[in-house]
Amino acid sequence: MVLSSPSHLRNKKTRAIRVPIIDLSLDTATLACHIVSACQDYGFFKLMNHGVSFDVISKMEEVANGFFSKSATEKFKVKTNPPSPFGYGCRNIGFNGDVGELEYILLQANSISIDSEAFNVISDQPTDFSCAVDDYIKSVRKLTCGLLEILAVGLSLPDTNVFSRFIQHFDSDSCFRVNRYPGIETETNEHKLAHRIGFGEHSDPQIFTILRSNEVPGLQICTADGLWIPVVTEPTEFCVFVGDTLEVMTNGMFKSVRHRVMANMSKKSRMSMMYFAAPALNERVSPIKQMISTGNLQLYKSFTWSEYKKAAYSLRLGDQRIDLFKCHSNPC
Ligand code: GA4
Ligand code: GA4
Repeated sequence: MVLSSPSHLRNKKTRAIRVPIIDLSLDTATLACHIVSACQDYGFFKLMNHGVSFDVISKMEEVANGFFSKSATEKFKVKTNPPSPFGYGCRNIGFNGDVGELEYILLQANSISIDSEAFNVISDQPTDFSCAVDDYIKSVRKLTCGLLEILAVGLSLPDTNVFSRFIQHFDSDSCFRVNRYPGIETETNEHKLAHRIGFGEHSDPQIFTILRSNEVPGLQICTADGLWIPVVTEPTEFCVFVGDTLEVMTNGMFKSVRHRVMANMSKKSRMSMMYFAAPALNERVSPIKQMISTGNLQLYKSFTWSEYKKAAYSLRLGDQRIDLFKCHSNPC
């Protein structure tokens, strides 16, 4: 089931400048309604008054800045367990030749072990880095679970944990990533390089992504009619993205949002931190039964998160991975 966007939002001019911004201090019923509409119409919303302490956010930003300011040799010394794709990386996005001018940290973020100790090895303040990551992930995970529970309420699902239980699972395959896009230092950066600063168009494979960035812009989202909208945020706000897995679970009622980053306009570097909320590797994902009816046939096959992830990593960044799991005949 795909509902069209509210008529007052259909006007292209309006949509080009406005994206939904949701105030988490509103009452649950209003919130549930706004979140469902935003997930349906955009697969995306901005979040204010979310309750995550700014100290926790700025401490995370500070330790990440500290890490990125080290020399390349030092940064590449970082070894995480398990290794690749986790740890420190730069330029390459995935394993299939996608390139973007950025550097990143990618960590596992399940509820028992937050794998950031490796970064302490080269930190001046041992344990500073892992404590900051730990505090940040705990807060953002709690927020994510809250949002997913409100979402279940908004969809009138009898089990309000139907989405959040995946994230609460001790073996959840959630991960945490910090991206740093270099600023333009007019003389040193060749023009050729500058236009590649960014992250190419894609949707996130997981359930939900919670992003926070500094004040340097660059993020753009794609609307249902193919319009790219720049997203401007305050450093105190979060951005929330519907991922492919939530699209499947809602049987296509929500669409994962395609987005990209074009961060080639600022002298200052852009730093974004993403928490990707994912199921455990062996968890089975399928459209939830209340979202399937005679008028709404099952659109996606069921799969384990591990199968989906494998498919995601075997393709190029911009490929529509979800198509591999669409039903071509019904019943699925
Ligand atoms: C909530 C925040 C802002 O008031 C708003 C709202 C918008 C609207 O009223 O036009 C939305 C709502 C808000 C989120 C989901 C969609 C869009 C009504 C609605 C059902 C102006 C906004 O940007 O998003
Ligand atoms: C996009 C979202 C996350 O950054 C990420 C990315 C992952 C990676 O960089 O290792 C992927 C990309 C992301 C989607 C398609 C595959 C996997 C690179 C790539 C080509 C960590 C994720 O989970 O999927």
